[in-house]
Amino acid sequence: MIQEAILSFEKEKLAEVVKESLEKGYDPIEIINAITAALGEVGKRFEKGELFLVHLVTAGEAAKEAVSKFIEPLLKKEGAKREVIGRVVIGTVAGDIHDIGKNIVASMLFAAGFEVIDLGKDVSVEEFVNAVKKYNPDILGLSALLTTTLPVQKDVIEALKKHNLRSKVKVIIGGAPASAEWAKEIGADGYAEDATKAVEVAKKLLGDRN
Ligand code: B1M
Repeated sequence: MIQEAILSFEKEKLAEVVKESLEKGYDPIEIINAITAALGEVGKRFEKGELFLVHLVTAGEAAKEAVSKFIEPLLKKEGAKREVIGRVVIGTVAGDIHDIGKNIVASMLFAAGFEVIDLGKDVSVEEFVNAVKKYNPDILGLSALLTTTLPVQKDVIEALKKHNLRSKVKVIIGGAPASAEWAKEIGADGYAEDATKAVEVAKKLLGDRN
């Protein structure tokens, strides 16, 4: 149903299906996973030349709207009941405007009890460094969706070292082209393939700090 709605490229259709699925009692995480898989399919067809940029834009907008309108408020409500367990600064790295996944990760971390400072998308290395100085977070989250912006995750870690901040914060990386191997190579503390895992990794790293 969700895949069909996304591949119809009609924004309202996805919103309707998401709303209905929630009313029927589907788990928001399952819905997020279905949206992610459907967007993956759009991406694959775009890569093969079967779909065009307009499709990528429409599908992205539909997903962003449905998630921010129906899913994120649920996660925020969950988070409101919480005791704050730690602070996270998160953003999508410079040159990259993909923020649907990062927003989901931020909302899930919030729901899990973290205070979340979201720097948004296309965030420069300097902005990340300044935010670590300003907010003194337990965890810094770096999202990248393009192979061309993946190296910026490394640049941020190098800049943290340069400013003597590396030991003060744990760094988690994520995004489709990232991997555990890449995390190890650039000296990140953790890698998460999805938002559920990001919460798990963040909690573990928090434990390591305390
Ligand atoms: Co773009 N795009 N896009 N795009 N786009 C991809 C990423 C691509 C794989 C599609 C493809 O060709 N198959 C491809 C990248 C290829 C590559 O680098 N190898 C691509 C391209 C090429 C581009 C443009 C260059 C296209 C162009 O202009 N010619 C352009 C670049 C713009 C830029 O950033 N400078 C572009 C633009 C766009 C839109 C703006 C149209 C739109 C984004 C809208 C938005 O985000 N507001 C868009 C979309 C929608 C996609 C796809 C189809 C879907 C991305 C998405 O939202 N997925 C994508 C294909 C794909 O991903 N397979 C594609 C759903 C989301 C929930 O998943 O973001 O992976 P994801 O997040 C997951 C995990 O990765 C993880 O948890 C999330 C939730 O489970 N995660 C983290 C993410 N961040 C994390 C951080 C963490 C931990 C986990 O810790 C901090």
